[in-house]
Amino acid sequence: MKTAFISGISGQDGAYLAQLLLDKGYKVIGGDRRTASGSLWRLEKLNIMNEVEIVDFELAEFTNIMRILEKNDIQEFYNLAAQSFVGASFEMPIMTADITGVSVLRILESIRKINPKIKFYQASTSEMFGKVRETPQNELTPFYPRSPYGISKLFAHWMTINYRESYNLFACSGILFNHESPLRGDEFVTKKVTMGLSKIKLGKQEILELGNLDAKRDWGFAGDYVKAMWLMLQQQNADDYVIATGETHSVKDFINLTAKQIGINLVWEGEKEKIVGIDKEKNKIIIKVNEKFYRPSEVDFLLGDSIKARKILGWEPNVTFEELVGLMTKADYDKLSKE
Ligand code: NAP
Ligand code: G4F
Repeated sequence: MKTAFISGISGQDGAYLAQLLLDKGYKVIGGDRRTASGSLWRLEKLNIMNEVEIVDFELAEFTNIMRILEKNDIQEFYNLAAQSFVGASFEMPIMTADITGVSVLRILESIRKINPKIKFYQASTSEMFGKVRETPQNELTPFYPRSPYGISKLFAHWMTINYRESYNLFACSGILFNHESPLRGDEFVTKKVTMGLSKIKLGKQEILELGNLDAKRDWGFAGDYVKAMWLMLQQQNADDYVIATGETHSVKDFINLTAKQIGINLVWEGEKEKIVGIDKEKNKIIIKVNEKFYRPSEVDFLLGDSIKARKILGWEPNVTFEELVGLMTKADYDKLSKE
């Protein structure tokens, strides 16, 4: 039985990856940081809470990371923990640089010192492409990050490559484009939309305020993406891979599809920050732009080319954009209608 350690087990990807590894017969140890409220609801939702061993884990604490590696015979280390919200990284750039960036060096150095046989996965991101230099974006596309988050992830990305090349660690970086699910955090735009429109449909909310509706993303399903993480660590050689669907949609497209699936006849009036979404049947404004959700510098467009992963890993996404919106909308609508 292999033992895998997942940092960030309480997050969206941590939960899906834990489920995948348990299904494959792994012993799963999950790193969870100490919070007053506890935050393992996603493991409960997937019914795997009692199947994983939870240990205290803090990215800022070098000694904690070292002790975990000393105490446990780990074969695969998936580093999913991070300050992962781009918006917050502008408010907390130094914390983001330390937690999302420098911490990866703490982990790599611990692996190098304590057990260099551990295979390491780093959660890199399409945010590193930022102001895109070419379209679609692949492993060779130059990076141009646009946020403290993207810059911190780029540091971590290059450190992962550097430890592979300098010390021969089996260290892989998955450059994952946006991936969502019913377990997505409430602050991300997809969840905000599926939850907000569900509440509006159920008469529990009047209006949904959002930021830049024209931004385009390559959105996939998190359950598909964690399979790619596992596949990367099963290869003969460590390498980096772009994971994406190869389709891009705007935030407005996402809203339109959610409204359609939920049965709201949505029409748009106005432009840019003055644009409003109107429920045609009720003749009522239900979506407005609030500039407080704009970012100081935005990533306008992302579209991934995952041919390398498809050829070498045999990976492909199974859930379409329409299905993804459907999954998230149904989950939120069903949950809210019972409350
Ligand atoms: P998520 O839901 O926000 O999960 C982040 C995890 O990191 C949570 O478990 C969080 O714990 C933990 N964490 C935050 N700060 C920590 C600290 N100081 N010490 C220990 N743990 C800490 O993110 P996700 O969507 O699952 O994404 C997983 C990883 O992939 C992240 O690194 C993210 O940046 C990256 N990524 C995500 C996407 C995407 O579209 N989802 C795309 C590319 C890359 P709490 O529960 O205590 O907050
Ligand atoms: O949902 P978002 O916050 O995701 P973003 O910034 O693309 O980051 C996510 O994907 C990255 C992969 O590319 C991950 F690395 C990262 O950890 C995270 O999972 O925003 C998506 C787009 C942005 O352009 C944003 O400006 O939606 C726009 N948006 C418009 N209104 C909004 C809102 N974003 C949020 N969060 N909230 C809004 O009200």
